Amino acid sequence: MRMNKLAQSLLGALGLCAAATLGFAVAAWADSPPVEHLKLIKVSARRFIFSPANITLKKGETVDIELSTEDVLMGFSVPDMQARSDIPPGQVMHVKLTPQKTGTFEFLCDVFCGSGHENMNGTITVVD
Ligand SMILES: [Cu+2]
Repeated sequence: MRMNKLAQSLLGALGLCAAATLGFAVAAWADSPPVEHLKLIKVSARRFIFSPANITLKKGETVDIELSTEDVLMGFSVPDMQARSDIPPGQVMHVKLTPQKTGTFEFLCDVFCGSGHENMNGTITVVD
């Protein structure tokens, strides 16, 4: 378990380094408590909807996206922010986002979950 945590931390740090060069700071982790000082945004997935489907974030403000699924294995992916996580049933997952650019960015399910999966998406609007 100890090594597992260490490996997760290292992977997270690598992810942060890679993301920093792309203008976004991103990390994903699983089965850990929310980071208390971060704004928590709960996103629930079910075939074939994310709720909420529209999220507004502030540029430069780090948030903790808490992910869960009501039915089958889902994915949460924000390609423009180099962020993604699986969402296994019965688990709560977390993705940390610090958007560095204003605009509207798509998020989507990237784990095939049935007919309708192709339209399972939402938007993140980043404002100043
Ligand atoms: Cu899907």
